Amino acid sequence: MLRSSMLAAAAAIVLVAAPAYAQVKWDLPSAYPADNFHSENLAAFARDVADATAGKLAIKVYPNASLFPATAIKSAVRIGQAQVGEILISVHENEDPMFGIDVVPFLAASYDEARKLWLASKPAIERRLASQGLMVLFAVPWPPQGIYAKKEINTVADMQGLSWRVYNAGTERIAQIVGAYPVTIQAADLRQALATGLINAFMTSSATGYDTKAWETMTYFYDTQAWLPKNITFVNKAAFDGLDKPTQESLLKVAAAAEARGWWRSQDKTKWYGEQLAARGMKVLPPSAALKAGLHQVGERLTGEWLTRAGGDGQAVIDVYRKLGT
Ligand code: PCA
Repeated sequence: MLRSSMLAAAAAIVLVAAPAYAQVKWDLPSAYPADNFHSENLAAFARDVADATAGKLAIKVYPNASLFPATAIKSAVRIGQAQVGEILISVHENEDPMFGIDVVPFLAASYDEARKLWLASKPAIERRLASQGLMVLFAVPWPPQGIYAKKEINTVADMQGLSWRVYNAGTERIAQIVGAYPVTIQAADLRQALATGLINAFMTSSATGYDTKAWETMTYFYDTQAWLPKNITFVNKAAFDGLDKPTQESLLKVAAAAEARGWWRSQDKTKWYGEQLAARGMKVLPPSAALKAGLHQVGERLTGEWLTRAGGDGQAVIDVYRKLGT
């Protein structure tokens, strides 16, 4: 009698200690610093997933390219080395022009336009990622892209001969058109690259300028608002299919909330990022009329080049975008 009750008590302890379900653990590699708003949004997403699934699905975020370099994240998730990942989608523009639609200068240069461009291009981007075994969870834009430079830039001619940090094929092409020398460096390596003193200029957001302490080497930030590139968070489809239905539904719900929160945070923090640059001594300026006109010309040329590469599919997305009213 005594023995059996002891056994029952022991069994109860085992039941309490072991979870009532098998916990699923996923890794989420990303490429930007932990205190960047994208990474904070990912951390909030992971917390929300844990809450919504009562701990059934646990996502561990690895910011700052600590698990994989930026350019390797997509393939790592494809082959299942990680289950979820966040990438700057335009890094993969070389694979497919559709991945670079959000870096065509001045095609969508405000949050409102960027939203419409995402709406118009989402089905095409989802189809392409689906063919690679990947499923989109959510997308969040960077603040508008401007020019950081050591010297004054008043016209595109002033960019000639500069050593110009780029982050993808689109930004490399801009450097080529203006006669600068492109050097491809991902954000996680940018601060160190700037410290060598070899980079004269680059285009990115106020956020990445802040993250990389651009004021240590650059003097000017021209707020050209040329495009808003997006990070996309996506999941390995087989890993998603392996979840039970309620967990899948919770994940998708939390992902939709992360997209809404991310867009809001991006837009809301843009002003703050600009103020931080100015507070640290950078000259934060609007572009001159001549620089603006020159960049718009570059933008038109790149729109043409993109359409040539993207063909009918690309034109169809642009048509939908234009119909949404810009
Ligand atoms: N920051 C990232 C991508 C776009 C941005 O604003 C970078 O500079 O690499």
